[in-house]
Amino acid sequence: MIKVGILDSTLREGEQTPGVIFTVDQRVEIAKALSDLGVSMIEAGHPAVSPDIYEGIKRIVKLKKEGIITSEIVGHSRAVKRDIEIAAELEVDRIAIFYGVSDIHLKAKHKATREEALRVIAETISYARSHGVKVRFTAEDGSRTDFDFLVTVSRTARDAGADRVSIADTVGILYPSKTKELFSALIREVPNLEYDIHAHNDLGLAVANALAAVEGGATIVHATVNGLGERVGIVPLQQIVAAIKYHFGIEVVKLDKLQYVSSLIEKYSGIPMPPNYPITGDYAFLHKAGVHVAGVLSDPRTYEFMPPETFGRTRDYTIDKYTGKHALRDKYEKLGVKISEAEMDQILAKIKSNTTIRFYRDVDLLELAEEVTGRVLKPRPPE
Ligand code: AKG
Repeated sequence: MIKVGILDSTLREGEQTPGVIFTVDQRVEIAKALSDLGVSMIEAGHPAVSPDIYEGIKRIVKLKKEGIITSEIVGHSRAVKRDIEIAAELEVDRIAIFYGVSDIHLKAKHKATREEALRVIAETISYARSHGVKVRFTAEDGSRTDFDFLVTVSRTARDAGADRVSIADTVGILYPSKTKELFSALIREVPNLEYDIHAHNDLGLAVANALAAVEGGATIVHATVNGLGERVGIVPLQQIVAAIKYHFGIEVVKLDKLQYVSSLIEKYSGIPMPPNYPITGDYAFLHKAGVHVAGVLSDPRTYEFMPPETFGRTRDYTIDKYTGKHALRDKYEKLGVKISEAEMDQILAKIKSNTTIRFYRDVDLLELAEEVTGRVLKPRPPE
């Protein structure tokens, strides 16, 4: 049985996108929107990084205490006592402590042996637990870590008091079958622990890897709105929740609120939403070729994996040289304009012979119809 929730890290990993900075007020508004959306956990930031992140978390925790925000609030921390103290004084629900455990990270960053790393991990988790807070341990670069050592790290984290371990695919090199195998094996070796997947998208496989991790037993997927994050980011929230709904039949968040949250982050991050982006891009439910539009007009399931209304969106189609008669007839009907079959053929021939126009707007279609019919045509007035 699949059990899964979302940790949204837009305020932590998402703000690590080059050029992105959220103000304190924006942080609070984003946290409220994420809680309304229904994410299980909000990773609200790394408070030791800067005073504004600290202040943002403080205000978010206050809203949690007042019952306005309901998601679990997670504060991020290095495996360093001072970071832990700062997160703990904010009274977050959970502290997420991360430490690079691959040989590359141990050597290049921590200059530590595996034994030293295990000691730091155990000590800092126990220290955080002594403040009465839940702890997640993140095995940074876990996907490039020797499996036996990853088992020892997870066991050490669990025995020191962490109830969750996150396996980070820090440079996005996993692929789905390997991901599923990794989580299944880890859960077999180190039970009585819940696992998160933190998947980067360097190879464009983050969503696929996250789904595979869930199949392997991970119960929390880390995501960011619009896929923000270091370099090319992590699992995009809108894509993973749609995929979880489609493949596992689980509605982990309120899907019809995704568009709003995506637009909010587009505005505050300054990173434009590409039109061809799944779920929330302008073209996500916009059809073009004659065959596709005819299919969709007959039964939308022909070219839509789920109805756009599920995501608070509507379907539409474009008119250009790819257009067929079904689409054109439907457009003119919607415009309230009566066109004979012969006139329709003439209009379609004109459209197909003009290969420079990318999109015919309603007003262009009315003009074309006037040219062909010789009648003065106006759009239907509103009812
Ligand atoms: C990563 O490895 O990409 C991280 O962001 C690690 C930190 C974490 O997920 O807690």
